[in-house]
Amino acid sequence: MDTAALFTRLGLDEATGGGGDLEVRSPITGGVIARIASTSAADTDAAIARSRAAFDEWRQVPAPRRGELVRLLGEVLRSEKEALGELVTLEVGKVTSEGLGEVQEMIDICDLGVGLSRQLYGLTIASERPGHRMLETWYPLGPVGVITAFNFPVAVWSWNTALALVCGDPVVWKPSPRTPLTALACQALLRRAGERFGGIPDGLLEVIVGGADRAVQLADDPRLPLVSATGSTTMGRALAPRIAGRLGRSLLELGGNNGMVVTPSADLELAVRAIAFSAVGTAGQRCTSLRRLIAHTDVHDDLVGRLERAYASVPVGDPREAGTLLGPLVSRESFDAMQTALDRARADGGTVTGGERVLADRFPDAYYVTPAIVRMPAQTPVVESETFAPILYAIPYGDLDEAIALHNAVPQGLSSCIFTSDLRESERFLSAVGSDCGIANVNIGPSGAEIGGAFGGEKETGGGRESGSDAWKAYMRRQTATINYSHDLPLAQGVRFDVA
Ligand code: UN1
Repeated sequence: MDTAALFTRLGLDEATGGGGDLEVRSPITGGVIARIASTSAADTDAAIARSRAAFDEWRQVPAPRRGELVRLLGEVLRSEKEALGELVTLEVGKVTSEGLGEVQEMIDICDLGVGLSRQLYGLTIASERPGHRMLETWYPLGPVGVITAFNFPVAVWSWNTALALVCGDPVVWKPSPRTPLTALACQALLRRAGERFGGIPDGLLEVIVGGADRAVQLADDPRLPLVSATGSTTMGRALAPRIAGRLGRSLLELGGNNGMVVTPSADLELAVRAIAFSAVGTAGQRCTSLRRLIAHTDVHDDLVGRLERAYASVPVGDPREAGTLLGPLVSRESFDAMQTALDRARADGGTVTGGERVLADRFPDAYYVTPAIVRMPAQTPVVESETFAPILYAIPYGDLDEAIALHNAVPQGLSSCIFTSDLRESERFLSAVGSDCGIANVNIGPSGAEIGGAFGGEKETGGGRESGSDAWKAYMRRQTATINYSHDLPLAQGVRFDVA
């Protein structure tokens, strides 16, 4: 579809028609695809006020009815999957299949949200007092500030929003300033679902177009009891203390530095395929991308040799073209950060294969690279930091305890995996003394998680959990109630307090 038709289809004509101060560029060519207006501090304040008003209404709508809105959003997404996937590709540079996959992830979380809307289960609890009972009920929390990164511009919003809406919470969303178009398209699609629903409160979803100043504004605003922020550790470190300072709740999903341990019993053929997807896919720009390969000395050279051969044949190019597996990096800054990391790795004794800029003739203002593998003598500081690019550091190990220690010796704790055919090794990796990450996989790579599980990680990754399992609880407030249906007033803990 041409860009104008795509914008019309996704309800973007108004936002892109009036011009504005913010240039939106496509990483495919580096060219400007739209100009839109960013949101001022005053307009952000008004948006938060609208979302508070929306909360007063929305929290009174029965949860299964709220689920109906999310069901309709899923329907709209099904019918616009191709178009929204195409816009993701245009705005972020993901290959077509991954753009579509991201929209599928949105559809999946909507489905989960619909079911959840009839299952916001609380507990009944045995009381120690005769004639009493206790129960726990989950209630809507309030408007949720959602801050998202460029790399999953729509899926991460949907994880938060499908749950928040079902839980009774409006959303104030600040997407990455690189990806306002996909955000405004999501807002238009939710509006469409809202019309089919029979009308939704104004302010149920507010989109704030802006950068760090607006993120700080959301972090500081006590009308947002929860701020869910996905992005770099630097961003999380800047926002979390502000949210904590007003005793607000934060849900953080920050950087990852994900490793794979490959043991002597591993199926290397399977490992090569998993590594290619998780280290090269999305141009290494997933928080779950594979960055560290920790391979046993018995298999290390064979595996890295196979990878170098596989990497040499990865088709790099326009992400819209059939067959392309590696599209552009999002920006010149990303390219520079990649080159800096590779230089540091070389200085630490690493041997780099790949990682050069390509296609500069065809796309002088865009940044395409070949994927890089770096044979490292040790896990030096550059390996311990997250670089959002297709760089894979390979480090040999001698025994599994050493591999697990190396694996855990980084500040981040998002995702991890082991390739092995030995049950003892896989169980050890998944045990309390194994991987210290929020996600640990066996014989699959660290990326591409399904929405059914809780998503997030430990240490500098921030500890938050989004998406499936019981992640919804973060979006609600819990009330513990004790009910006395007797004619007496026994006190807990046997306390006596008899007034005459
Ligand atoms: C992210 O990179 O912020 O597990 C999210 C995955 C995707 C989500 C990644 N389902 O790779």
